[in-house]
Amino acid sequence: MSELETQIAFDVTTLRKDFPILSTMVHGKPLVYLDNAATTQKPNAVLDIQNIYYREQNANIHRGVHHLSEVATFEYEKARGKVKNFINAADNKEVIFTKGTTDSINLVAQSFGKTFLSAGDEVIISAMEHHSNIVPWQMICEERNAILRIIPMNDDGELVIEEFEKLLSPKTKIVSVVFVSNSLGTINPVKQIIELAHRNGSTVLIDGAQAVAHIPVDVRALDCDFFAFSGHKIFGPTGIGVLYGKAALLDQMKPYQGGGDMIRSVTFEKTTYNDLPYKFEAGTPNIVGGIGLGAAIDYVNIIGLNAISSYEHELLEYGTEILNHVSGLRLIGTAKLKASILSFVLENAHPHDIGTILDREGIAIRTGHHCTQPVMKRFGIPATARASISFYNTKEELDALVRGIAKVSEIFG
Ligand code: C6P
Repeated sequence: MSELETQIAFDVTTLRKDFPILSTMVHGKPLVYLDNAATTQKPNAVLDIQNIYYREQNANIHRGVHHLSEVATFEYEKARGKVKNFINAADNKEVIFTKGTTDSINLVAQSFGKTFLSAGDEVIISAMEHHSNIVPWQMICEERNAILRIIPMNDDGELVIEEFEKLLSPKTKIVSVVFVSNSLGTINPVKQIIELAHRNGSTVLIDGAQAVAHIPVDVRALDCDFFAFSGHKIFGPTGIGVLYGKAALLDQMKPYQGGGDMIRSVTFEKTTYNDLPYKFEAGTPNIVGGIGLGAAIDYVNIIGLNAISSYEHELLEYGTEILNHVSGLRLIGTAKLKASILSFVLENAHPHDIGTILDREGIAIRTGHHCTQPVMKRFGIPATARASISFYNTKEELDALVRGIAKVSEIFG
């Protein structure tokens, strides 16, 4: 899409009106929300559908013969279909609703791990994983006496693919890597990683938490075996997420949580499990969350991820340019392929001080290790300040960020 087409397709002023929170004030200043990697704001379409659900449709699902239960079940399953189409899964049964990315990865680590991992087997992750894609693997590796291997990265925050190739061996059972790094913004070559892993006979999970709201995702074109993401990072509610998995693999895996809805029959002697996807959805699910996520996906589809991606790229380039002109500022994460993240450190000021001073200006960013402590260690820093962009941000907001940073520099010298 050309820049002109982006401008025509993208009327940010109008789109911002869909998000009531964006016109609020913080400390007497208009809110500048640049913490979209932590969570995104919610459009009216998502807010309204949840209200309608609780006012007019609320019931438990898959259980009742009464009208409301049928309506709620229909709406929840309709949302599953929207997710299926959104990521181009082959079937609704390949879409498991979870609490979020963390929950999805834990599900795979436990269920895949207990089914397929044996002593001496290896799991490969990368040096830029979120803790949610490290700790679940450490836990299952410890339990199964398996070994965790790490793909290194270079000084720009790009994975070293030649080193990944060297790590692959007949022992590699699963490779679990992040699509877009939450602390560096790097877009990883996941298609290439999946191809290499498959050639080696290994299964692949992609952590798509920071990808789904910025890049069109087609799980069948990628050919990943698992794909995890969170509803709240794509303008949906918190407490809902998705695990996509190929049916042939999910069918072989043991469920890791037991309870209601995941069973076919229970006796005290033996339980048999329900079909996919319910086998992995124990207990009453987050019904309103699923419906809200469906509305968020509808909303994103109306704007279009290609238009979102080009507009955000323009903002990213603009933000990179103006931040690079700030004296004493160093960007952390300078990969050639990046999405929506501007992580930086500033001479003489701790990121927490930057965050606090910016907050007084109404500017919300995240500071700290961003749940990626190994990334901070790799760059020899305790923390970064991170501005993360969404399609409802503007160049004026990035200018406000730079003015805020100038105030920090004035105070800390
Ligand atoms: N990153 C951030 O500020 P949950 O918490 O389950 O919705 O998502 C976990 C997660 C997994 N992988 C990646 C790449 C992520 O970025 C996140 C969440 C937030 O960067 C909160 S720590």
